[in-house]
Amino acid sequence: MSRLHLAIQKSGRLADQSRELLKQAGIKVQDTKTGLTARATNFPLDLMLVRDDDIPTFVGDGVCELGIVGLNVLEEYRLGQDDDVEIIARLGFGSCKLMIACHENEAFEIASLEGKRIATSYPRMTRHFLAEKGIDAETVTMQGAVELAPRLGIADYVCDLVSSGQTLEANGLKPVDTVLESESVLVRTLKPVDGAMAELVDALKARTDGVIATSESKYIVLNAPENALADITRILPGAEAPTVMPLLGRQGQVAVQAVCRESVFWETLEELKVAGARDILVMPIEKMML
Ligand code: PRT
Ligand code: ZN
Repeated sequence: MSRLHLAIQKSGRLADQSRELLKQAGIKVQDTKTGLTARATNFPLDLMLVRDDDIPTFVGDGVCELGIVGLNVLEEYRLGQDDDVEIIARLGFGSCKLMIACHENEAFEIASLEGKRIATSYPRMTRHFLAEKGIDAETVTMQGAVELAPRLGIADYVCDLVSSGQTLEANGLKPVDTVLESESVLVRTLKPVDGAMAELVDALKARTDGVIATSESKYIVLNAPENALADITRILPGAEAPTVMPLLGRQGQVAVQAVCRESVFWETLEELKVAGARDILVMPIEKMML
């Protein structure tokens, strides 16, 4: 029987959440002794535990049908060659931005980059960004500690990943322009796979889609006057067609139930109350099959 191969980061920022996604999808994983692979015990799936930089190559070559990788790593890979990997889901974790940064006191404008040196671990994306802006500048490729480059005199600017911004700040730098907004993505190979394998890919994707939808969704129940329904459905975040039922013995009052596909904040509840809603319940959803 066919088994799917999924490449995930062995250790690092995406490793735990990649495994958590599988766990949420009901897939139990057992590590092997080598530490290079792991095996699902209740789904036909083998994991390849690798460095994140190698994941696009594994998937592109078809060694793994699927992979979980940062969009930043994927896009850098894709700029170097023909399309052989396709994004099939955005996973919402590992968010960060690839940004140009300059000295904290500089009055930066994009033309400042002209003729300068930019240190980065993402030379293809940086050059692509510069070309789109019509800037002629040089990239200096570094594998790590990019933020030290200006201080060491290796480069004038950096193009690096930023999440909280603390690393840049600690090095006297500030982010000034965004090259890419990144998050982790589920990718599949564009190499042909047989029918049984294609079905497994679809089955795993359906489960991960369910996990993502569930984590973003809430089930809302409330009571309201019937004439407030238009306002209430407008306020409910990402709810398509709420269920509306009459309330026994309460003329003109209805119960509304809806799946909200976006975050439900306290502000939303306050707005609902102003619109006439009462007895508002917000409940987590455990599983969802779309
Ligand atoms: O060993 P392996 O090659 O697999 O791992 P790695 O060391 O190359 O990558 P890792 O584990 O550090 O990151 C994996 C992925 O996490 C990246 O490719 C991104 O998609 C994502 N990610 C999210 C980040 C960050 N946030 C992040 N902040 N990757 C790196 N950083 C670094 C950044 O390079 C900078 O040095 O964190 C520093 C900045 O953080 P702040 O919070 O100070 O701005
Ligand atoms: Zn890496």
